[in-house]
Amino acid sequence: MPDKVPYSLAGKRVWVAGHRGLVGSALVRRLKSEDCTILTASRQQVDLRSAEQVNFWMRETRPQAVFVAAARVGGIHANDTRPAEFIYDNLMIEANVIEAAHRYNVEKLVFLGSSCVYPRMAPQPIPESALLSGELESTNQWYAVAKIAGIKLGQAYRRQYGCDFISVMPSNLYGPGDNFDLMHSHVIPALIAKFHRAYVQETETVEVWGSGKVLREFLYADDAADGIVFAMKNYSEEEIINLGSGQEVTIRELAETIGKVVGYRGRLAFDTSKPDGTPRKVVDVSRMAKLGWRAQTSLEDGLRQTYRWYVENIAPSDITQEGRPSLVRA
Ligand code: GFB
Repeated sequence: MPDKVPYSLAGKRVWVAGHRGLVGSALVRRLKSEDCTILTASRQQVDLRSAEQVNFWMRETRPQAVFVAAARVGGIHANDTRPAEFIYDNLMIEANVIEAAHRYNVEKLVFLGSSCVYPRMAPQPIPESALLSGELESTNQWYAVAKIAGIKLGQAYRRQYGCDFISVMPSNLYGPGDNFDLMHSHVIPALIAKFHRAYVQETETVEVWGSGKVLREFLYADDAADGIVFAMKNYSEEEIINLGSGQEVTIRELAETIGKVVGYRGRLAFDTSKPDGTPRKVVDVSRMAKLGWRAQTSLEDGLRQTYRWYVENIAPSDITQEGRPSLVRA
């Protein structure tokens, strides 16, 4: 394969599939500083689970670069209780978009996986070579298997057709535009919503799922978008590449930091009937570092930005701020 990096986005038509999601919306923000035309399709325009609709969209719009940020996503409970949606929707989305990208000669495609594609007991920090070296974490195995299939699709199209398709594995993401549903979201938006409610209603405890002892690495969505654009421009290999912040905390530490950001002074109540999931999940980011990229946003700063966005956009009006000091601190 000829040398394909650096790949320039200048003057290109760039499709962000999944532009309303956490990473997709951050990608749109990031791409505004590139000299490219951003293409987006609403769910009403194109159901990505339909090959016919995806092919029609590709034929009409002819993107030259594609970010596959569309996915069925959710936290530990959603993954564990909606296995069919997590495996089927993700398999269909990635198969349709990758096949159409090949068919309509897309020059470059970045597929987004997740750190949960790695085995539950992978060495830490997790190197890319740990893929398929052991058993998956059971709570998110359906999502992980679908994402592994997406990685393999990209690799197969690269091998057989010479397509410049790459796959990036981000660690747990959070930021503005996330899903703040209490049952189905990831830990950060769920805890922000719970702490906010507890702060405003002055309740004594906040419920935190699991033991609080497991470790997670968190990457701010705008850092993730910057890293993904960087990878599109500078990386062109069959092997997957990790994207992380290196900022690892226990769930207890995370909850305490969110409490501080929100200004809540009550206690944490751990609900150990809820699953902990994988014990530790921090990715080895040395390959991205060698290429010259690293994350910029500290966890506390990222949490402050996310909380500000939540208060300004989501916080339900039935939870009033009356009588409480300003909720969003600088
Ligand atoms: O973010 P999360 O749902 O997903 O949970 P995973 C991380 C940890 O936070 C788990 C704990 O140990 C949860 O038990 N936790 C504490 C909570 N309180 C809460 C809460 O109120 N809500 C939630 N959701 N968690 C996901 C996968 O695993 O990782 C996805 O399920 C995806 O497929 C994502 O890959 C990156 O980190 O356990």
